[in-house]
Amino acid sequence: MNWALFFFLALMRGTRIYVLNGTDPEGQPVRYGLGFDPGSKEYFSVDPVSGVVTLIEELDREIQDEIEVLVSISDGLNKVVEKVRVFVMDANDEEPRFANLPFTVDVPESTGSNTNFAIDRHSGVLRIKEGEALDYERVRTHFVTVLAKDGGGNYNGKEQVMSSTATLTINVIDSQDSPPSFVGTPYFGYVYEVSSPGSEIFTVFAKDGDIETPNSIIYSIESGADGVFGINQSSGCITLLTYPDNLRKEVFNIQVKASEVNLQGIVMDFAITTVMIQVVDLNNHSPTFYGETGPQETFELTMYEHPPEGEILRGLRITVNDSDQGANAKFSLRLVGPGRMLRVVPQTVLNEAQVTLLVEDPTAIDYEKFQFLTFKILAVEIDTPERFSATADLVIHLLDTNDNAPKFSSDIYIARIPENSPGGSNVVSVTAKDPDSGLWGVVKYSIYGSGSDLFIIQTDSGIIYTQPWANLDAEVKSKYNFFVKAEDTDGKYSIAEVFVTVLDLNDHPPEFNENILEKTMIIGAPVKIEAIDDDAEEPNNVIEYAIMKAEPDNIFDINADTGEIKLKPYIKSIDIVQNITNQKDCTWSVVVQAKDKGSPSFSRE
Ligand SMILES: *[C@@H]1O[C@H](CO)[C@@H](O)[C@H](O)[C@H]1NC(C)=O
Ligand SMILES: *[C@@H]1O[C@H](CO)[C@@H](O)[C@H](O)[C@H]1NC(C)=O
Ligand SMILES: *[C@@H]1O[C@H](CO)[C@@H](O)[C@H](O)[C@H]1NC(C)=O
Ligand SMILES: CC(=O)N[C@H]1CO[C@H](CO)[C@@H](O)[C@@H]1O
Repeated sequence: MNWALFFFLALMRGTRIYVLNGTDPEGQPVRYGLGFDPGSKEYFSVDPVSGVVTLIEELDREIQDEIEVLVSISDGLNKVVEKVRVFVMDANDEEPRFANLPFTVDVPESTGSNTNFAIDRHSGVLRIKEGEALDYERVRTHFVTVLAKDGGGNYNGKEQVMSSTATLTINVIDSQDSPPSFVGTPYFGYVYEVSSPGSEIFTVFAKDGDIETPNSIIYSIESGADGVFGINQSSGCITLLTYPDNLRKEVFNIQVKASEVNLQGIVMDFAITTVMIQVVDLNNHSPTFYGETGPQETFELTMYEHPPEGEILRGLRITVNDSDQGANAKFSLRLVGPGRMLRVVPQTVLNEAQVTLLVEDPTAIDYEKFQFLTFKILAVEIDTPERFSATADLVIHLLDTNDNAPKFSSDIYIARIPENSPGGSNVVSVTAKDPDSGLWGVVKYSIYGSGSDLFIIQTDSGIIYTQPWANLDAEVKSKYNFFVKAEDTDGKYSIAEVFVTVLDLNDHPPEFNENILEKTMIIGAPVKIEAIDDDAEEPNNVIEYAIMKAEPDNIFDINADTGEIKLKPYIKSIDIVQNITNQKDCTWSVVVQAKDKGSPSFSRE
């Protein structure tokens, strides 16, 4: 017997669902039968002759989708029994239903489009359309509504199509497509003076642009740290590796790299940023003067007076510095002291300088005026509000040089000495001073010149005397002049001029040429008599004439200055003359006195 038995049923009771068709090789009529496992529902019955199978119990695939039936065929002698499995086919009584709801699918961002998904109509495989891509950084979740529709079918005798929708939530998964980025830039860090090696200056922070599953970040310094800054590769903390004093710049621009490293330790991506680190100085130092061994406030120097202009004062080792930085370490140098003898350079200092002093006015640096000079060197900050300052004393001990010639108290000396003074008389005292010290200041005097013969000078004292044998006579020579020289031991000298006047004494009386003089007098004309005084000077030689006695009396007038004798005015004629004398010969006498105006006065008659 051949069998071809398949039941696909989802039908109502009474429905003819199948016809069994068996044959017997001998041509005997066959009979059909159906049997069920004990305890199981009998869904079908068969007509033994026609083989028509009828549904006797309603099938519900949703309850039992497979029924085991024992189908038998018999020719009266032999009976063949076959176990048949009947699959219950669904009737279209249910809409399509989605399995595994809710659908949530995680899709890596790099794989798909944001809008256009495509679904395979049959398999239900949802794909991202070609040419589209998902971007986690733009849209992290897509909601896609999927419609499921069955192919239609009979339900209670009616054709119906059932459908259902479901919304898929598609989560886009971040993938490694974004470089790391630094957070909170720009970065500024500061190094303070109190910082020390290891001080934390600034901590950078970068995070992976891929937020969901970020890689770890390692930090490194690309450039600009000059070896004085380091970075902790895991924390991003930039530290100082040295002392701030060793920093040679005020600003460092450090390039910091943040590299993204995956689990396998491979660098995926990186970013670079700049950290500007400023070395901040607190103005907590004032300028300080240093000598060779450390801070010093007094500097001393010994040097000769009158050093050449522009010369550097050697032997002074002065340094000045301000340990602050930048503007806080900028200060000026000034020299305060007598005159403008010295100059200090430099005048403006940044941080540190050698202090140099130059000679500005050599003549003012004079041992004879100052045996030592004191100055103050001032260092004052220029640009700080505090204006910190420092001073150093500079003491210069001067050494003398023979820079001076003796100098007379006057260029000329005028002396008067009475004539007839005895030999060795004091004439005049000259003085010359030489301010130099020691022998350079010792002065010796001498005189020379044509007029000096009658005089001598005391070498040490400068007192000028007349020679012991000299006899000064104003009537012979009343004026002498000569030179006096003052010389120091080194031969430096100077010269002055001495004028000596011999003073006239009234040592000569006036003398008439003749003691007795007879003169003929004409009425109206004067007669002059003259006396000479040999004294050299007025008033010793100034003569005054006077009439002492006349015979007859009261007839003459005399001019006291000139010695002119005239008749009195009333004697106008010879008659009057004769009337006075009564004598024919008319001889009259007069006694005239010549008297000098010297003191004491001499007179002659
Ligand atoms: C770097 O920083 C981490 C975290 O702060 C710390 O544990 C580690 O000791 C640091 N490394 C160095 C070398 O300082
Ligand atoms: C200042 O100068 C002195 C002398 O040269 C030196 O010893 C000292 O270290 C300097 N100080 C600074 C901060 O430069
Ligand atoms: C002369 O003297 C007499 C007497 O003394 C007098 O009278 C007379 O006038 C005089 N003659 C002249 C000219 O003065
Ligand atoms: C009733 C019925 O359909 N009988 C058929 C059984 O199978 C043979 C051979 O295949 C057919 O010839 C009969 O008509």
